[in-house]
Amino acid sequence: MAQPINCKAAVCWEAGADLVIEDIAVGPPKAGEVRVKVLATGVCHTDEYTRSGMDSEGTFPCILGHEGGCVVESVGEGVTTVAVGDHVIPLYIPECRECKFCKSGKTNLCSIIRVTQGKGVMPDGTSRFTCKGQTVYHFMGTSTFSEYTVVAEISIAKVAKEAPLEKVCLLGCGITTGYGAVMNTMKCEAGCNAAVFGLGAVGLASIMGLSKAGAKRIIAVDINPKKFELAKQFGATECVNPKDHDKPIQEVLIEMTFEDGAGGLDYTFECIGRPETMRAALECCHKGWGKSCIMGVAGAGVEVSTRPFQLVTGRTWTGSAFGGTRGRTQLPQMVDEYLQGQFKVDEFVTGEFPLEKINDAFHSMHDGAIRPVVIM
Ligand code: NAD
Ligand code: AHE
Ligand code: ZN
Repeated sequence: MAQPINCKAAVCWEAGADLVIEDIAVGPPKAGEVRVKVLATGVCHTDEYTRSGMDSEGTFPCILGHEGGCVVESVGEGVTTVAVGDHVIPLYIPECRECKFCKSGKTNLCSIIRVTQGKGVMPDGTSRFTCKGQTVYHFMGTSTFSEYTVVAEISIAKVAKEAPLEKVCLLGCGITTGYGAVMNTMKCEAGCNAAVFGLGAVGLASIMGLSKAGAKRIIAVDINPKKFELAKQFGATECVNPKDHDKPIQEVLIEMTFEDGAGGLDYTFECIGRPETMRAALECCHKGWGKSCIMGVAGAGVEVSTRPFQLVTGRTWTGSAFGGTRGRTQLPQMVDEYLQGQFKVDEFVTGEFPLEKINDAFHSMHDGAIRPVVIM
């Protein structure tokens, strides 16, 4: 019978506060749950978004983190799909294969545990974390900023043991989101023209996907020109800084793509999380068929708008979570493809930090780092 484990974790005690390294207790996995040792975890802009207090679902105190590279330490009753010692990546979007969403075949948004996950607790309504006698909440069903964490069995992708966990942890969110949005959500075809707004991990992964899909033009948009060199290495054919132009960026992009009497992109990807860039990404789509995909996460209360005419005239606004990826089915394949050299992962890592320096990892993101990885 598994016992609680005492270990270190980075606890966010309240919205806006720096993380504090604490001694915590991690309870044993209950039925249908798995306890994992976290060896490495990426830091995503969404962790910063929730830490900062912009997430309406933020529940404190909590343990953030959702890009983990882990090894199974123990399993709860009834767990059959993973075993002690397996290498795994926790999934913030599970794949139960039984709920209405999974069975539809139309979406990756398995919703069977979404309500409890959003409240920071396990599916039975309780937390496995305690610190100084207090309950500490889970985050996104993953909480990888801890040496040990507990996740639902349906929220685990088992991956090849040959894969370096300090690299493939990034497939737990950023890379898979951008790449998957191109491949699964938008299904971009060879020869298309596309624009990517925001050149963090999500935007660069979109560019990587577009390049692999055979896009003819990939226009990278960012207000930080230091991102442009990397964007070109990932496959961007042109880079644009909205600050270099007097007119709205959507007009600039339409002019850049003017051909046969009309301009506009076949596909655009918003990887920032701001309503004005979401609007621009829609409005620079080609009349009649252009499609825009929102991936950026906006703060509580933020709304998007455009003239309905933009939609009446055939542009489509959509979005993508985790790149439309069914984690248990597709992530193991992605890890294998990475091992075969089919796409970049190592190139996204912009620094490694020990757990004690996790706040420096957050600060590095403000300075434009793509993905800091915390080695536990
Ligand atoms: P990031 O902060 O590393 O990258 C954002 C980029 O946008 C930066 O390069 C920044 O310079 C640029 N930017 C900021 N304001 C801009 C503007 N006005 N115009 C042009 N460029 C601008 O973030 P990330 O980790 O790549 O994540 C991107 C967004 O996607 C975040 O909102 C994150 O929360 C969200 N996200 C969503 C999913 C999903 O499943 N939908 C998954 C991961 C991340
Ligand atoms: N809690 C926020 C929503 C945040 C959000 O949209 N999260 C994305 C993943 S971001 C990963 O870095 C997502 O998967 N959304 C689908 C879902 O079910 O949460 C809010 O606005 O309340
Ligand atoms: Zn993320």
